[in-house]
Amino acid sequence: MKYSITLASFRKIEPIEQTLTKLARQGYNAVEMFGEPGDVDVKKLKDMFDSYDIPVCGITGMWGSISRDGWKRKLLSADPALMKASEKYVQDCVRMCNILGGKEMNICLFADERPGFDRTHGTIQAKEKELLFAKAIPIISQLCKYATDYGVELVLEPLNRYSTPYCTSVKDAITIAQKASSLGILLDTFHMNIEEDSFADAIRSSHSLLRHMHFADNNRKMPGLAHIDFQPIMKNLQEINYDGYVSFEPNIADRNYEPETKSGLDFVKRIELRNSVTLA
Ligand code: LER
Ligand code: MN
Repeated sequence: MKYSITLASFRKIEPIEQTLTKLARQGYNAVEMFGEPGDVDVKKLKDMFDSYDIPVCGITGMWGSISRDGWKRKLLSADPALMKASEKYVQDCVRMCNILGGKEMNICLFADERPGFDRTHGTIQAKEKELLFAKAIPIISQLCKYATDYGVELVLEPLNRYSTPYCTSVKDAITIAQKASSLGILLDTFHMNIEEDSFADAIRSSHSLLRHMHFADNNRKMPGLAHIDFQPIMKNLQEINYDGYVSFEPNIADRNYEPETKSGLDFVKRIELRNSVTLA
C-alpha cells in the first residue's frame, strides 16, 4: 500500500518546509498539497518539494468551511458567477497539480445555502439531488476532460451531512461517476463513519471507481486513536487489490504532532502486514 498525508492538516500551525522535514523521516510515500493556488508561487513551491525526498500525489480541494474562500467553491450553485469561479478554481488546482507532479484532485459538491435547512435532521430529497446532479454532470465531465489533458484525474469525495448534504454517500458518488466521463471516487473514513451503512459495502460497491482513500478516525484524529476498526477496512481494500493511496487526513492541534503521525502510520502498516499474512 502507498501512504500519503494531507498538508492541509498542518497549514495553520507551521510553514510547509517544517512539516515536510518532520514527515519525510516518518515513512510516508507522498503528500497531498492543499488547493490554494492563489496563495502560493507554484514554481517556488515545486523547487521546495524537489528539495525534499517526498513526492506530491495530488491536490486536496479546499471546499466549504475548510478555507477562507471555500464558500465560493460551489459546483452545484444556481449563481452563474459562483459556478464560473468554481470551475476556474478546479482548473487552477489542476494546473498546480500538474506542475507539482501530482495525479489527482478531489472535488466535493456544495450548493447554495438554504436558509432554515436543518443539517442535523434534514436530508435532500432524491428528486432534488437528481436535478442538481443532472445540471452538474456536464460541467464535471468538462472539468474531467480539462484535468485529463494535464495528466490529472478528478475524484469525487462524498462528505458527511454537516459539511454538505448533497453528495454524502458512496451511492451518490457512484451515480455521478457513472455518468461523468473519467471521474473517480475518493472515500474518506471520517465521513463514511457518519453516512455509510457499512464500510465493506461502500468499498466493494465502488471498487472499479475507487482511486483514493482518506483515513482519519471517527474524531478525525489519526487512525488508532479512537474507535473506527481499521482492520476490516484495510482487509476490504487489500481484497479488491486497491492500488491508490491511503492518505491520512487528521486534524492536527499543535506542533507536537510527530508521535501521532508516526504511530498512526505504523498502526495501519502493521494492520496491512497482518492482513497480508492471513490473505496469502
Ligand atoms: C473535508 O472534510 C475533507 O474531507 C477533504 O478531503 C476536503 O477536500
Ligand atoms: Mn477527506
